[in-house]
Order: sequence, then C-alpha cells, then structure tokens
Amino acid sequence: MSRLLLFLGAGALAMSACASQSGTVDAPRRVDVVMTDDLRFDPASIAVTKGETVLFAVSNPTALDHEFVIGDSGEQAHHAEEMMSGDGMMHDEEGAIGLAPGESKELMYTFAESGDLEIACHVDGHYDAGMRGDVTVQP
Ligand SMILES: [Cu+2]
Repeated sequence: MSRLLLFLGAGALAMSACASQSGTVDAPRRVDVVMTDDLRFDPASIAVTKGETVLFAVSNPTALDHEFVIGDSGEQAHHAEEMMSGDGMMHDEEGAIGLAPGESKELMYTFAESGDLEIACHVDGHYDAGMRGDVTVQP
C-alpha cells in the first residue's frame, strides 16, 4: 500500500514538473498529434504559451495523404487557395508539413503572438469534413 502511494506521488511530481515547463528553441516541448481515419487530428485542441517553441511530432497512420498546417484564419485560407490551384500540393514550408500514408514528421513552431490559431489539413475536402483543430496561444 505504501509502495503504491509512493509511486503515485512520484508520478504527480513528474507531471507537474512537465506542465510548468515551457518549450524553448533549444528544448522544445513535444506534442504528439495523430491523424485519424475519420479525418480528425488527435488531439484537436492544443494550448500553448506565447513565446513557446513546440515540436509537433505528427504521424499519419491512415491510407490517405494529409497535411498539418498551423496558422491564423487568413493563412489557412491562403494555403487552401494554393492547394486548390495545385501549387501548394503537399510541400513542406514554415508552419506546414505534408504526410504520405504511414509517414511521421516533426514540425518545430514558435508561437510569437498570443491569440487563436488553427491546425488544418487542406487536402481535397478534408478541412470541410472536419480535419482541423484549435491552438490557443495564451499570453
Ligand atoms: Cu487530411
């Protein structure tokens, strides 16, 4: 019994240490994101702190191509337009990566401003099907 309590105590301590740690360029905070068969990001809601650098470790275990694009609504609309015109097809750029079926990639991103951003996939029809999420950048 006492051994179990000790174990739980150590776990809580490790978790709180982790939560209070804000990612930096040298030591980014890792956030794992999985793309799902029903066209979702898991998790679909991510909270970060202004100035924080996050390393998104994104995996695509589905049978489809997907993107992971970070940006405000204007940047998302711009990227969607590029995808529709065929120019932006699945290339990696700042704040955006494309993943083939079975692929895993990392994207490092520093959140310079507080506010609401979106993560999205603009592969044909995916955004409208719900393949998007929210990033809340706390001041
Ligand atoms: Cu997609």
